[in-house]
Amino acid sequence: MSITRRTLLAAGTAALTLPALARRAAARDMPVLRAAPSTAQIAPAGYGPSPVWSYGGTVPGPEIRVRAGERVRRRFENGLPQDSAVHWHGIRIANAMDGAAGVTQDPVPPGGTFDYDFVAPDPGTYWYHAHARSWEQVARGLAGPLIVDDVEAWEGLEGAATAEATLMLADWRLQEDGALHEASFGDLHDWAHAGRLGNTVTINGAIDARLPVRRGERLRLRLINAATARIMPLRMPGLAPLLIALDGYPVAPRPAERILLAPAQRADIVVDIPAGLDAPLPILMDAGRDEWVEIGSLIDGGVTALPPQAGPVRPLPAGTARAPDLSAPQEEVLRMEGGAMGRLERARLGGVEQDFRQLVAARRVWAFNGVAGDMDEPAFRAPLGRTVRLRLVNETRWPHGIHLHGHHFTVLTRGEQPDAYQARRDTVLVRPGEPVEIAFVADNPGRWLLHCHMLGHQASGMLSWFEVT
Ligand SMILES: [Cu+2]
Repeated sequence: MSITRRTLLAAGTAALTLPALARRAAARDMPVLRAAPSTAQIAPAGYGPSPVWSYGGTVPGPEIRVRAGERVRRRFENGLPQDSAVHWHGIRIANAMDGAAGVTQDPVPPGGTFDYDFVAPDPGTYWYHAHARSWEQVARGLAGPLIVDDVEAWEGLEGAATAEATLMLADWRLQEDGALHEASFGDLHDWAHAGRLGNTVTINGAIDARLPVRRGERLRLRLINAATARIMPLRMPGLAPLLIALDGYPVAPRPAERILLAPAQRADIVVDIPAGLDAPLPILMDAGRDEWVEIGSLIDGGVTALPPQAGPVRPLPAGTARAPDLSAPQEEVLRMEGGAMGRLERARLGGVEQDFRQLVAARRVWAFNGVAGDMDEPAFRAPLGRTVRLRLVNETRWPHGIHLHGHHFTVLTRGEQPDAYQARRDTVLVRPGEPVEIAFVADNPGRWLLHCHMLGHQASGMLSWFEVT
């Protein structure tokens, strides 16, 4: 950005210093990310388009792509009828840019703007989504992919993928006319159970998506679960997927016949598309009780012009998050209580103990460590640079996807056994009666949210924060 003499003269006031001018000029150049009501063809052919809320007029929102170490700059414009903010999920971001409305920034009112400008330090598959009334705003469509490329281009390297595609999965609750079922937004019965489960799963906004692939190519698929509540077990029969990353962070390549994605989680897989492709290759999801349904398919898109990659899949370069120092960590516990068939007799809310009837009246049915979503006090504080070892204990009857903002953590144990992957993640699925231990270096200063990513659970008590000082 260069400031010319002409710009200076045009500004016409001595009160404007050069840095201020530079900032204003930079802000004018910011690409816009606008959230507003629009429509999308979600329901099958024969139904009209559904009214949605979207970024940039599309569902999902436009893919934002930078290289690792580069900045993401977007002027968020709020064209919605309610407050909003944009969270950049999984990015180890500067606190002021995290987009947690009411915690790291004021909510952006209707008609307002907020300039997001941050560095994306680690390559990988991330996403962005609304973080105000997210149980409604994400369910209405406010989410999009954020892809951070490796600095060294991976194309053409022996064993690397020769093509890639982003598959953003979403779960919609449609009524018979194809419109979103608005009457059940905020339904406390949903929130006390698994959350707002939909009846229509889409890939990149399309029902029964048909994704052209090229025969003979080694394809990297970036899978993102943008659902507000649905846990998605996935299979791709006819292919032999190799898992190469979870939540953006590399894992040693390993076969993954079944891929489990909790809400907000991502998985990068590599598949070799056969040279002969007689029929579409289905993408299957377990809709519950081992009932596998086809949610989309890979279809013949011709033959790749690139030479086939026959050797072993090349591992991704490691990310830059520091490994936790487990010699003397700060020990913390997050105990989850409540929900349907739970035993939440009382919890703190508004700084005082409340009984179950009072909590229900306040629309709080879950608690972390005996607190039903109060934000006065953090779950814990950690000094900058300290390793925190956090034990996640699920005393409810429901699985929860626990997300920490601003940090990636290592999953150490699951059900008291060493976790098979020891993966770096930002969201971890914690099943009832199966404690999970995670550890991370608290190296990103600020106040960070810690919540369940079943967004109805978050809104009804499963929300807290931690502070890195
Ligand atoms: Cu939950």
